[in-house]
Amino acid sequence: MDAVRDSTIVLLTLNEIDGLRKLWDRIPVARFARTIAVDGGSTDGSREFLAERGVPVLDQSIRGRGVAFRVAADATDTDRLVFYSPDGNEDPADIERLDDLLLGGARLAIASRFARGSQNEEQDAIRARARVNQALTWIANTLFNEGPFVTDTINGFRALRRADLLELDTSVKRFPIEYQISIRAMKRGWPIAEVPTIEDQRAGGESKAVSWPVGKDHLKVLLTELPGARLLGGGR
Ligand SMILES: Nc1nc2c(ncn2[C@@H]2O[C@H](COP(=O)(O)OP(=O)(O)OP(=O)(O)O)[C@@H](O)[C@H]2O)c(=O)[nH]1
Ligand SMILES: [Mg+2]
Repeated sequence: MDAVRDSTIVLLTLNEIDGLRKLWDRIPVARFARTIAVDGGSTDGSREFLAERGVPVLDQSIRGRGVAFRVAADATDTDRLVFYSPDGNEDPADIERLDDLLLGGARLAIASRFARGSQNEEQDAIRARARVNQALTWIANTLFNEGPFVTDTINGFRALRRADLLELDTSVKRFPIEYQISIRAMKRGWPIAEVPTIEDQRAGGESKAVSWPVGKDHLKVLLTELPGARLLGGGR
């Protein structure tokens, strides 16, 4: 067997018991130095499910995925972090692929729902959310990216070095944490790599991403990150 990776799988949970039950056996915990969960206040048995399997469950003082990312960075000690949300959307087979991209030199690795060979959950539905995602991605690339086009700047399924996450000094509390990380990595000219991913349906439970407030929060991130945009004469 390969050496255990100097990397932590960070599970992000807020009432995801259905997904945990469905996916647990496919999460490659034995291959990673650690697996932890940051929990936003689950009351559906997610915390107990994880604790029974020896996974430390960390609390956050206030809700939000952005807060959870920082709790994870502060609490871990491995070189790398792979963020995995066990709600059914993300294919656990990509966890190691993301870590491999970091080992190959990337400083941000993203599971892309829009790269060639990938599949977005909304492939056959109205696709409105996918279009908004792609528009936000296009704007980020246009304003901030001097490297190869990044096809999914928003997906939460991603990996980076712990020290790099701390260096990015993120501030977003809720969903657009990923957008802020992508933009800040672009501004620094960090190599960003993607793996095409197949996004599945939610396993159960409820979505926490209400479209309009989340969309609005992404626009706020764009505005706060504008200083330094290459189109405005900024950049490296
Ligand atoms: N730790 C933590 N996790 C959260 C918080 N909010 C959401 N999550 C988790 O983040 C993941 C993504 O949230 P979702 O509600 O599925 O968001 P989404 O994937 O954009 O929306 P869907 O397509 O409806 O699944 C899930 O695993 C949630 O449980 C939070 O405040 N803290
Ligand atoms: Mg989801």
